[in-house]
Amino acid sequence: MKRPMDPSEEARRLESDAKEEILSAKSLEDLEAVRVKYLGRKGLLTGLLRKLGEAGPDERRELGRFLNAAKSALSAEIDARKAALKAARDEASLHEESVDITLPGRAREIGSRHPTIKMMREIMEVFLGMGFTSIEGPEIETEYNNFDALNTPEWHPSRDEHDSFYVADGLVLRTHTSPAQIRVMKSQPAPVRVIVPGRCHRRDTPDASHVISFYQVEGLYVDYEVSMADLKGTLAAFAREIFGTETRVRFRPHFFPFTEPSAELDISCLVCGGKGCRLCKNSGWVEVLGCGMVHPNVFRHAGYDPRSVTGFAFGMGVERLALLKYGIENMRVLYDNDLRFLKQFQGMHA
Ligand code: 2NM
Repeated sequence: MKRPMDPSEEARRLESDAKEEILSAKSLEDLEAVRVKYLGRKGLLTGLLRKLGEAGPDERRELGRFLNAAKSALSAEIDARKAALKAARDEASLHEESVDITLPGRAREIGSRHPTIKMMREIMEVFLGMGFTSIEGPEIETEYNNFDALNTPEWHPSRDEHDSFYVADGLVLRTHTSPAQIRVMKSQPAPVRVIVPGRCHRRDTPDASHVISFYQVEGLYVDYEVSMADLKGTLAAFAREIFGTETRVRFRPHFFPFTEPSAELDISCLVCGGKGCRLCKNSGWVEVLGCGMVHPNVFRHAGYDPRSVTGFAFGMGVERLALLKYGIENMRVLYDNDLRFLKQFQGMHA
């Protein structure tokens, strides 16, 4: 039969195991586990102390002294180890939190206006300088304001579902900003001198010069005896302010349902000066905007008497003008948000 282990030998073994585990504890949590294992209320060393009563009187005194000494020695070692682990942890976190004040600062990037918006503001500034006032209207319009009031016949292709976005019965995403001008005329008597910047939507197939959502600036001038000469002078001055004083202009007859007569304004080609190149398709001229004298039917729909007032109106695509003015070949770059492109406009105009 195996002899029971000598209690003092068991105590020595326990003490040396405990010391070894204390020294190899890698964290405060590990160390606490070791403390509980040996010195806790149900710990191994505590267990031995409890069993002292079973020993004989001589052994009890000797073993008792040993166990108590071991207990305080282990407590001291645990405290020492705890201090060392804490110091190491604090140093690690100090290192993590330290700041290298010799590093260069981070440069803050400054944004800038999008070229489309710059172009729009430039256009607006010219007309504001001439005495026009800027107003806005809703992007969802009644079919009536967008088409009927503008003298657009029932059969006109622009009314087709394949060309316009209908959002509900009788409501359409405006295909031009003209309906806002109908609203102005309905709400106030002549004279009127307004420009309307804003987003418009058409069901085009996107390509280098078409997108389905684009910006327009339109204008309307109504008063007694406004003439075609006023239209030509105003828009020629506009073109020279935007494209330079050397720019030549021409008005070419055109058709719009809402104006009669109607015209398109061309400018001499910015690239070749009129000699003929790829931009102007060898014609020497590039189209800038549409315009005309407001049709009497439009005045009637808007509540104005066409026998007493006359007026001219015009409209232009902002992205189209941006391509022309900034020499951009493809409209896509206005939507790609490539910073290498956008940064070229930093600091240019407002
Ligand atoms: C254009 C061309 C010609 C235009 C007409 C009107 C209104 F409301 F007075 F009838 N606003 N804008 C107009 C005229 C627009 O854009 C190419």
